[in-house]
Amino acid sequence: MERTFFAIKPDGVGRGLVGEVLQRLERKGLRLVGLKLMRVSPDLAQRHYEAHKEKPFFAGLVSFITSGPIVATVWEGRDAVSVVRALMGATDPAKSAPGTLRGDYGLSISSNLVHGSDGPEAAEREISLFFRPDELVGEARPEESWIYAGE
Ligand code: 3AN
Repeated sequence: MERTFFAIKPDGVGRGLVGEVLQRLERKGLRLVGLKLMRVSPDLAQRHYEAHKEKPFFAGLVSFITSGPIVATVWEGRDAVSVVRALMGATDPAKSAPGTLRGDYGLSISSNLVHGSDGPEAAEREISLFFRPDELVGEARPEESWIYAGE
């Protein structure tokens, strides 16, 4: 089983979409193992977006993610990283497929609602940036015998 980091950004929290967004991941069958509402400090934002520090939009990225509360989460499941990326949709919401989170709820590339780790290594790094090990609860959902039936 794989784990991934997923966050609802300040626009998603501010637009009242927390419940809807979490419900999509939950209904897919992923197991919620970490959840917190928090403010991101400038230092944490810079470390989180380290890979983008040379990009022209880096300063905007940091100021946006620190502009209001976010919901930080960790999910576990089969191919959790790529499953969550597929549920999110393409980076630019104007080009995201309908049925994806960004495709259904947004138009702005800078305020694009959600963040999800883009690979297993990024997931490990991001989970440890946002959560202490004792904040994660990895208990199986009772229905997982159906979710993973036949494996
Ligand atoms: P994703 O969030 O889909 O993994 P990345 O990793 O390419 O996309 O970009 C990280 C974040 O940077 C995006 N979520 C978005 O908020 C912002 N971003 C990406 N490209 C642009 C852009 N051209 N202009 C403004 N912001 C951008």
